[in-house]
Amino acid sequence: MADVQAALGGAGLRNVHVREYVRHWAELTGAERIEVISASDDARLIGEALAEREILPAGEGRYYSRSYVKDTARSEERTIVATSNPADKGVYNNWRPAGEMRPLVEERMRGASAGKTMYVVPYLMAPAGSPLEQYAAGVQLTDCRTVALHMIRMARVGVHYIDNLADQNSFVRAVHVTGDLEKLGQGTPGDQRYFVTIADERTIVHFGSSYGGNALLGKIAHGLRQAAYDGWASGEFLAEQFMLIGITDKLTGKRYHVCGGFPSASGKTNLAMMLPPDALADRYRVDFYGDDIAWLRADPDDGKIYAINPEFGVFGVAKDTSEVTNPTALAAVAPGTGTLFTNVAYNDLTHEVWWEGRTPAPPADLAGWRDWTGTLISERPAEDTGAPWAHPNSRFTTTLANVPNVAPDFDDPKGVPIDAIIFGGRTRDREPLIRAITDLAEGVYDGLTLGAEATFAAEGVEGLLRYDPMSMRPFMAYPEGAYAAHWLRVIGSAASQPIFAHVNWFQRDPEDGHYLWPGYRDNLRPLIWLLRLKEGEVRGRQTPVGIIPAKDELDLDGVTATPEELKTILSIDTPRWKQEIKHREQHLEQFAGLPEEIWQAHRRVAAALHRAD
Ligand code: OXD
Ligand code: MN
Repeated sequence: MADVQAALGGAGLRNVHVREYVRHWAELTGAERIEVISASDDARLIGEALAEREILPAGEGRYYSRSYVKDTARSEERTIVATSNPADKGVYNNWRPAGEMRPLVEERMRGASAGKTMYVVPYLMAPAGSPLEQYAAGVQLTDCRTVALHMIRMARVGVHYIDNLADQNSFVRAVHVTGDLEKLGQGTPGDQRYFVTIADERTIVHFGSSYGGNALLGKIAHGLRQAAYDGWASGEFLAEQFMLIGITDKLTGKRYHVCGGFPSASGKTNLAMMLPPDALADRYRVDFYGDDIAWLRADPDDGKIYAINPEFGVFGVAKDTSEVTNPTALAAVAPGTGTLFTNVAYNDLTHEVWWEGRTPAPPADLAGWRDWTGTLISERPAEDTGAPWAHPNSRFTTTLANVPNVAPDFDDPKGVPIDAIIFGGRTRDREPLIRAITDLAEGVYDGLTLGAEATFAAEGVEGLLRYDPMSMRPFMAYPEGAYAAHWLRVIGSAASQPIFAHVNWFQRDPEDGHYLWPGYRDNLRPLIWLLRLKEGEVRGRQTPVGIIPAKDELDLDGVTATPEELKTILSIDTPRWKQEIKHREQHLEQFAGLPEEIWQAHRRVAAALHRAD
């Protein structure tokens, strides 16, 4: 049995609540050793992990690991929000009683770290000194060294973050036990994994994975689920799966900040790391703050909404990241950045990494290349020759400071004032390039009806989206009706409110399927239009579903789209919208206690579409 007191005392960790917490879980999991980790331990841990071949060198100051083949993604079915109050059950939060879940998870964790080291990772999900700091502190326990290395990149990690807490007991307890991955029946009826956030006890217990999305508990479990619950329970803030950027007009010197939610595979990281198109680069600068999570609060002093990115790094999808789609990300994972790659293809001889989309074709010389499962490409069976080299969900993990256009004030504890909140899915028709919404309830309504195309089309249900409210469907912590009310309250309490907008970079030509808008860097253009609309510099054209750019209001210098393409993406397809509005009604009807303001917004939009005949 590990000597808990000696390990914590040796690390200078004095917080008695942390000591008690570590003692409890060390005993339950049977860990053999305890080690307290700070960011300054990174080089030593990297050396140890290399020596044990848990990670492999991937060029100067970069590393590579493979996860178990059946442990490569977040599991939504096995993820649960538990509390003691049945009224916390929502449509998406997979609610279960805390009293039922805790013993189930404890049973699986009991003795499961025998012979292993339990790393104690004290962390902060906020810049130090943030007004939301009391919700940001946590201590992750993990029996996986690679997870500890990821945490150092993704969160601010150090003993001082929890030893100096005003309320010494106000840290999130985040326990991660890997389990015997080969015996967990992933995806079968006997699946042993449990990823549980006991939200009203501020305790996270994840068993049965060492893949980042399930095992980096500061990020999704704390930064989204727990924080969303805390933000609601305290009434103080919103925690959302949002990117956050700054846009500076170099001519006027004005700085703007935009945040927003996009369902998976809708280009959020590329947007967050975007550079201006060449034609606009003299005039505008885009700063990166975060690609995945934002916490939003109203500041009582100046009446504005402020946002922080609680994370310290980027856990980005590698697939399709290239010089064209995201040159900034490539620079952020360049040699010397300390980047950890997971489940991409790896070359034993040269230590290079590669993923689909990195270059138009895979490396021609196959010598030394292995796919993400570890199989030599040259020896893959004939039936696997077309299979991807990298897992589609392969990742890079790098710190924010490595992103070349990271905002100079990304670490400012106050956060940045928000001018606009945007939502965007991947929608092949109907959704124009951008439509602005100036009414708060209509903006929240738009977020609640956000969706991306799913496989429904195959079932012949024309136009039906997989709704993903505010892009929070997998991370929802409490009931959706209360969630909408909390949004109205937090943003409504600000004297100076952000403008909302819905964006869509993905409209396609119905005949040949090509994209009508070039996307990527050019996505800055509609955002600039939105900020100018807010400033009263352009007026746009009112439609039943919002304000869209009038002809000539978008700066299109250097854009290759044809006039016909532009016409399509800057107009409203009323018959298609009328279909959509019926689906929305069914979607919203699921949510008990949805505020009347949201229903009124829905009826207003429906009536305006009706009048548009
Ligand atoms: C996610 C992620 O799963 O950000 O959404 O990793
Ligand atoms: Mn995400």
